[in-house]
Parts: sequence; C-alpha cells; structure tokens
Amino acid sequence: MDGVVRVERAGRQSIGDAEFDGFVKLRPEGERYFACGERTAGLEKTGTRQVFWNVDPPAGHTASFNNLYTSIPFVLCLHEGRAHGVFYDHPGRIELDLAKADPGRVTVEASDDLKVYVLLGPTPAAVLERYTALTGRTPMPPLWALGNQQSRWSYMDADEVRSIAAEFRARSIPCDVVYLDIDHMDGYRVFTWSDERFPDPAGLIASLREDGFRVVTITDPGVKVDESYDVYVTGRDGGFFCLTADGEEYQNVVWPGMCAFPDFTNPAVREWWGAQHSVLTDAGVAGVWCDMNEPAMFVPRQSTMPEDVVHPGGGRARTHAEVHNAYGSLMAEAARGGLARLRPDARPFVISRAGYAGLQQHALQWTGDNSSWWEHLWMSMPQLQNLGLSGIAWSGVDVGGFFGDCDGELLARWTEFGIFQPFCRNHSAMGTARQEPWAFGEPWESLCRAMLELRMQLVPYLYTAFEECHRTGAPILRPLLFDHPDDPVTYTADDEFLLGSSILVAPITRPGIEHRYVYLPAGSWAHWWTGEVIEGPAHILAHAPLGQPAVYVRSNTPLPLYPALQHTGEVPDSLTWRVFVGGSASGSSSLYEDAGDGYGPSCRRTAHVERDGELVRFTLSGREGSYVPPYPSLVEFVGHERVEVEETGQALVIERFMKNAD
Ligand code: MIG
Repeated sequence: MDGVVRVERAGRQSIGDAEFDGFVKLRPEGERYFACGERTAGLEKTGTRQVFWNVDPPAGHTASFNNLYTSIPFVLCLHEGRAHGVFYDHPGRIELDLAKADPGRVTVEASDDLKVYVLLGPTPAAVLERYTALTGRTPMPPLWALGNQQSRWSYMDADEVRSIAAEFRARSIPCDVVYLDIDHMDGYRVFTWSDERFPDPAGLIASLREDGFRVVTITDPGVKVDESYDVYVTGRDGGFFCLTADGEEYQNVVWPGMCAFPDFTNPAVREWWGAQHSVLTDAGVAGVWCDMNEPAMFVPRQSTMPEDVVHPGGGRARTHAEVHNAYGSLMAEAARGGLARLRPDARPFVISRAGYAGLQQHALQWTGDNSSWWEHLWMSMPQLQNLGLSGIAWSGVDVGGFFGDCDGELLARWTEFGIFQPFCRNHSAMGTARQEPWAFGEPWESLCRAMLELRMQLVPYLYTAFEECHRTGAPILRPLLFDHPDDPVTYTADDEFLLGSSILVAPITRPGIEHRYVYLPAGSWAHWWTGEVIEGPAHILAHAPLGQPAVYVRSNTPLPLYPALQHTGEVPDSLTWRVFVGGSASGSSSLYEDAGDGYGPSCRRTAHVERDGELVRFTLSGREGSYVPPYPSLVEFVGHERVEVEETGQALVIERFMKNAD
C-alpha cells in the first residue's frame, strides 16, 4: 500500500521522517504524540504510558484511568509541523511508552505476533488517509443517523416508548431515533422480545415510523444457558461458543444469568449471529447497539474473559489473550454483516462500545458509561478528537452523561456540545434523574430545542463531512492541529475543536460562567451569532451565554444548511448556502447529496465565494453526478461589511440578502 511501510523486527531503519531501531522508535527532540484511540485526560500523550486492553471500567472513570472499552494502538507523531503515524498491530495486550521512561525513545511491549507499520505524512490528513486505507474506512451512514437520538436504560415498555416519542413531537424537539435498552428482551435473552412489555414490537415500530422515528435495540454477546432457548441450543449444537482450557463450554454471569459467549473469531459464528438479527429486522428495528463486548463479565465483578479461554475459531484455535481486543470489533462485524444480508438495500447502522483498530468499518463508537459531571463534558472533547485521529470518526459520548444525576444547566451546556458530535444521543442510566430535553423544565427545554434545531440545520454540512471521511479517512470532529499542524499552539488547544474544516466550536464546560478563552488559528473567523469577523491567529475572550455557544465559521466559506426539521424524513423546502461575509480571502466548499440511504446515485456541487473590494461573487457549480435533490438552493449573506453581491451561478436564486451596512 502506498505510503504504508512495515517496520522490521531488528536493525536500524529510517522510514520517511521516522527512525527505528527494531521496534524501538527513536524520538527526535520535540516530537509530540497524539491519538492512541479512546482515552481519558487531554489530547496530547507525549510522556505517557498507554495500555491497550479493553475493559468495562468502574463507574466514574477519571483522568487517572488509562484503558477503556476500545483499543487502537495507533500514534500520530508531529514534529516541526510534519506528521507520520505508527500503528502497532496486535489484538492482544499492548503497552506503549511514549517517551516517558526515556525521552529519546518510544517503546512497545506486546506478544511476538506484533506487526508495526509506519504511515507516511507529511500532513495529518495524509497519515489518516493511509491509516484508514490499511484498517478500513467509515461506511456512509443512513441520513437518519445524523438526526438527534434519545435513549434511556431503559424505556420499560411500549407505552413509555410511545409517550417519549409523542413528547418530542408535541414539544417540537427534533428527534430521529429512540433506543430500546436491555429491558425490551425476555429475561435479557438476546434476540427475543418481552411478551408483557413489548407484546407487538412490529406494531409499535410501524406506528413510530409514521411519526418519523426509527428504533434501535441493544444486543449483548452473552447468550443465556437455557435448554428451551433457540439461540443457546443452536449455538451449542453448532460448537459456536468459547471453551475453557479443558474444552468445556466457558460460562459466566451477565444480565441473563449464566451465559455462554459466541466465538466471533469464527466466520461461521459471525454468520450465525448475523442471521439472528432477523428477530429484530422482522419487527422493523433500524439498527443495533452492541454492548458489553469487551467482553464484560460479572464474575468476578466487572471483569473480562479469562486469558486462557479458547476461541476454537473454526479451525484455528487461539487463546482469549491473543484476540481479546478484537472481540468487540468481531461482534460488530457480525451484526453489520447480518443487517447487510437481511436488508441489502439499507445501510447498516451498528453502534459498538468495544473494539479494536478498524472498528470504524463495522460500527460507530460511543464512549460508554460517562458520568453527569462537568469534568466528563470537558473530557468528551479530547476523547472524541483522539478517536477521530485514530480512524474512529463516527463517535459520540452520552449527552447529559450516563451515571449520576444531570441538571438543567449541565444538560443545556452538554447539548451545546453534543449537537456537534458525529453521533448525537442523549442516554442515561437506570435510577438517575431523567434527562430528556424537557426533564428540567424551562429555560432548559427551550435551550435544548434551539440547539437540536441547529443540529438539524447542519445536516447537509455534516453529511458532506461524513462523505469526505468515508472517502479519505479525515475525521469529522477533529482537533485544530489536523488542519493546522504548522501551528504548535493548536497542539494544546484541546478544549475546542473543528467540525469539518469550516466550523470551530469552543464549548463552555463549567457551571455559572459565560465567557471563555478561545484560540482561533490562522484564517478569518466569523462568530456564528453576531457575524463579527476576527482574524486569526488570535487568542480571544468569547462571550458565550447559555444558548449561544462559541461557534465560529471560516468567513467567505459557504455553509450548506437545511431548515430546522423535526426529523430527517421531512423534505426541506430549500437548502441555503449561508455565507458569513468578511475579510478578503476567498472560500469554497462542497456539498454531497444522495437519497440518504441505500446505494443509489449521488451528486456533488461546489460553492465558491470571491471578494473583489466591496463585491462578493458567489458561484455554484452544476451537479456532478445524477442525483437530483427535491428542493432548490438559496444563498444567504450575513455580515457587517458594506458589500455588493454579484450573481453569476446559473441555478442560483438570491432570496435573502442580509445587509447590515451601517
Ligand atoms: O451493565 O444495558 O454502557 O449504555 O445502558 C450495564 C444497560 C450495561 C452498559 C452500557 C449502557 C447501557 C447499560 N449497559
């Protein structure tokens, strides 16, 4: 593969900008490290030791926790503005010392099966393109997956689900998806429905669908040991479960009680597991949520599978120690394959908690059980940025926090952040305060509504960013350093981020304050709420009262926006290119559109703004590709400068021109 070089186990080698002595990477002074997958603490990982071993961490993980649910042993290295990546490929335990023990070295501990690859730069974008060429790209999501999503452990029965959905519509709060957690099942038996609580899942899901909702259900890997349960019996008879070192079926306790665990390393097991999803798709379930797939065990408390458990693998047996970190990805792969076979015309939607490098091919990742703490709102930013730098671009944290009690201000601020996540879902644990957008009354409900409306406006912009990611591996929510590797100030600016390359977001993550420091890198930045233009690089103090998060857009760069729909199934009456006018630089952006699901035709247009003194020239290219969206395009100019607008694009209708000339 072009630009991907395997490192030899022994001997001195230089590969692009990187120098190795065997698997020891020699560190030039000043080289800095990022990525490493799902982490706590800040963006930069220079001078740390990183452990790669998937666990279900105890509740309330803090910055002192190292490894969480997924393991992606990939490091983005930056030195003097040039980037390269190093991928340590082995699905067992890996530990990396990133110049902690010795500032001159990066060292690795792993089994003999380890392979090491260098991904050449020189830009972070080139590194990510190569890394995802090697480990796989994020598939295109169905458009509905970009909408707002609502979950709770658990909405207990069909009536509660109906009433939650009805509240969203009655209160005009956008929502596309409702989740069913483990209580939809019969005694937590995976691929079953509770007769009492969900007597008619197909009827329920069909009526929600008429209101524009999709339903996603949870699945866990543990299969209840029960002679009268088909999934268990067929799994056992097929030899599909993991074994003890003595060759017995390996069993442990999870939600259903004593369980057996599928050996997802075996392709036949993945196929069998995938086929079980018909119980869900027959009822109209739109996607699946793979939980507990580290895998998590209850005995001993919060443990994982013992290392000597055997994965027969359909011929090539391996110990659990050898494949541990891959278990979650393999479960997600089985789910995705099942959905793709059961519904070949629909894009599969799979969420996973656990996984290994390459998980992005199979599923999006949510970051598991965070807490309703301001600290965890803060942590979400570096966490998602490092995931994005590690190939996992489709990601999100539980909005409002999972454990503990949220409150109105925390939910409002979390939603101000959450709408900029590639995956935007509010989820919370049993026994905690309810945190649906209306749970805390006013003004919080209106603040959440306004933010979710903004999310819906951003859908065309986000969808285009997803398509770029799908094609090139570029993260959607990305650190500033991804676009500005020449500017070392961006290396530490981890409490703000870019969404695509045109929008910068700097959330407030403390209660009671409405100002914060923001770093704007090179370029000309317009404030979303006032249109005021600031030339970067600049350190500024932003005023961000509730309802007006600090959001900046590259000026003269057209942003494609929808009206604020209630769900993505509504057909917008138009698409608007909003241009924040300011500065002299020109700007371009593209728009990707298709039917929003399936694998049919698509189209792309490019919008371009040029400045010529007071003149603003907007041009819109014709469509490349045969998809024709069912709505016209408009252009809207926002700004404080005195400008003249020249109309040159053919398909262009200028509807609004907000000129604030005085
Ligand atoms: O042991 O299914 O991270 O999102 O709500 C807890 C119940 C199991 C953990 C998941 C969480 C989910 C919960 N699950």
